[in-house]
Amino acid sequence: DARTPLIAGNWKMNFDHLQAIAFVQKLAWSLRDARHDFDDVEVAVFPPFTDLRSVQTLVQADKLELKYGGQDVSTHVSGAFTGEISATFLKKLDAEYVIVGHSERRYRHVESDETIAAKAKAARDGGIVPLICVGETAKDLERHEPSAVPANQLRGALIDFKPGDEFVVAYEPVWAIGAGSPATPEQAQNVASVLREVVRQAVGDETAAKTRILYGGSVKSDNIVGFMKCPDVDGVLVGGASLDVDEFSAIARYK
Ligand code: G2H
Repeated sequence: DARTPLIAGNWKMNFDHLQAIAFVQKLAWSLRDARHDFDDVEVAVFPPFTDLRSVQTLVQADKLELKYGGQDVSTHVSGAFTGEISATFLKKLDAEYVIVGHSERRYRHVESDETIAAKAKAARDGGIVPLICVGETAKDLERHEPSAVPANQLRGALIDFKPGDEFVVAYEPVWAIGAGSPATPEQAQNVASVLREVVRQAVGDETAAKTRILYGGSVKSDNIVGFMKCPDVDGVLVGGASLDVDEFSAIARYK
């Protein structure tokens, strides 16, 4: 399998920069003690913007193999866009990834598929790998097949992408987010396989075979193994459980 599993922790709006340093230090110790092989299972955290400089400093100083990224990105490079952060700024902080289209931004901040496509493109153009989130709500499920809405969202997000572009997809059923009740591995696999087909149509076979598709929504150390056994699930995006060092470390060491 050419796809290195990715364990991603989405902190959402938790941890200031001092808490971020303490957390990353403890996580690094925990994974070091366990002799974690980061080439075998990649681990990334997604702190708030205000923490990223501190995380970068710590990662550089201690030569950590931990990756990190932003939780959102502007569609613009620079200019009069109050409150926005560009991919260029994230790149300067050595961020590897950026989350785009998280359901909390789609629904609470009313981001459209067009906006999300522009953000994914801005990330790619700035040298940051976009982690594109898609997923259906409980209401969507009353009217559509489980994969219909996420597949549409992904098609929209990949409109400017071409063969060879690197991006990660996260399938996060909105009904499973922060709910304590995840999708079953079978549900995750069914949608992930449809999403891989969407990727194939957008960027071709070769890129689709390399593209990682994550599952997200109430992932914990006691349910991750089931998801990682799915042939089209290449990692997880973890919210709540990524805020506990021991728990997140255990998720990363699922093997
Ligand atoms: C989905 C997920 C992380 P949680 O939002 O992106 O959160 O693991 O808390 O369901």
